Amino acid sequence: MENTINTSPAQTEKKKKILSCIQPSGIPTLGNYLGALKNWKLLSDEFDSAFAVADLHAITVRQDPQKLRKQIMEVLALLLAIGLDPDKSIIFIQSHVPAHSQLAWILNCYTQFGEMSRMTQFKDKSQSHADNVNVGLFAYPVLMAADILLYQADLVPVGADQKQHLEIARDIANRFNSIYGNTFTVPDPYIGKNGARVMSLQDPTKKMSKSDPNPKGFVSVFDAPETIMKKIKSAVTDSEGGVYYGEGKDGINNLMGIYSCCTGLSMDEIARDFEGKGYGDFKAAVGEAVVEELRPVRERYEQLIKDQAYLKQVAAKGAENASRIANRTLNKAMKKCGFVLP
Ligand code: ATP
Ligand code: LTN
Repeated sequence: MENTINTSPAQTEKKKKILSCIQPSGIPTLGNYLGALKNWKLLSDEFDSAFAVADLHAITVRQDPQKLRKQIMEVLALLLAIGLDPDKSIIFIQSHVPAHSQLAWILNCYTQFGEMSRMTQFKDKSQSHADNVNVGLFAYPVLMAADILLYQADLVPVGADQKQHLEIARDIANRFNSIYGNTFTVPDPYIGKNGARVMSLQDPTKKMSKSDPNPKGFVSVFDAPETIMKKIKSAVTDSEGGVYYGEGKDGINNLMGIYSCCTGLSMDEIARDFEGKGYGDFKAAVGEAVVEELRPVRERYEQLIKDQAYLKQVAAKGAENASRIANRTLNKAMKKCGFVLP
C-alpha cells in the first residue's frame, strides 16, 4: 500500500476539543475497542481531536524494552487502522512531546497524597504488581491530567474504569484555575452507553484487560477469526440457560453487551431473537458478530504495520502539531506559577 500524509496542521480554532490516549502495555482488546477506540473514530469526525499512545504511562509497570518498542508502533498502527485520519486528528506518541512530563511534574505539586491514595486503579495495580509499587504508578493520574489539560480538551472519551481519573483531572484543573485564574479547560468524560465496561470472558466480574495473564479472558483486536470463535465459545456463563439480561448472569450480560455493540440491537431485541435458543447458538452469533466487527480493523492493520516508514512519518508530524499546542499551555501554566521562561 502506498501511504502519503499531508503535512499541514489539522486544527481549526472553533470546534470543541477531544483528547484520549491508550497505553502500549499489550495487544489492545475488544474492551479497548468497544469501550474507547470505536468512540474515538466516531467523535473524530465532529471534534478537533488528538489521540496518543501513552508510552510514559506504560512503564508504571515493568515492560520488556524490545516488546515495548514493538507495541508502541503496533498501537500507533491500530489508531490508523480504526479509521483515524492523521490529516484530521493529531496522532502522536506521548513521550515525543516532553511537555507532558514537564506539566505532570508541576501538577504533582498541586495534587494531594490523600487524593491519589484513593484511586482504585492504584489500589488494584499495587496488589497485582506488589513487587513494584513505584511512585510513577501512584502519580499515574497526574500524568493523565497533564495529557488532557495540555490540549485544553473539553471531552475525554474513555471506558468506565477511567471515570475516577477524569474526576481528579477536573479537580486539579479547578484547583489550579482557582489559585491562578483561568488556565485550563475543565474536561468532561465521554463514556459510551454501550461497551463502557467489557468484562473478562473467564471472570465476568473483572474488566477485560490486555495485561490479563490468561489470554482466554480477552479477545485481542488482532486475533484470527478461529481464535475469536474459540474464546467466545469458551466464555464462562451460568447453568440457567436463558439469553436475557439479569442479576447473577454476569457472563451472559457481558456477551449481550458485546453483541449489542457489534450489531446495534438492544438487550430486549437480543433476548427476543434468542428466546428458546441455547447458549451454544448465542455464543456462535456473538463470535461471528465480533469477527465481522474486527475484520476490517485487522485487515487495515496488517497493511499498515508493514509500512514502518509511514508510521514514523505520522508520529513525527503528530509530535510537531501536538508540541505546538502543548507548549503553549505549558508556558501559560509556568508563567502563572512564577517561573522565568527561557
Ligand atoms: P492495562 O490492562 O494495561 O491496564 P487498559 O487496557 O486497562 O490497560 P488502556 O490501554 O490505557 O488501559 O485503555 C485505553 C482505553 O480503553 C481507556 O479509555 C479504557 O477506559 C478503555 N478500556 C480498557 N479496558 C476496557 C474494558 N474492559 N471495557 C471498556 N473499556 C475499556
Ligand atoms: N489511563 C488511561 C490511559 C490514558 C488516558 C490519558 C486516557 C493516559 N492518558 C489521557 C484519556 C486521557 C487508561 O485508560 N488506562
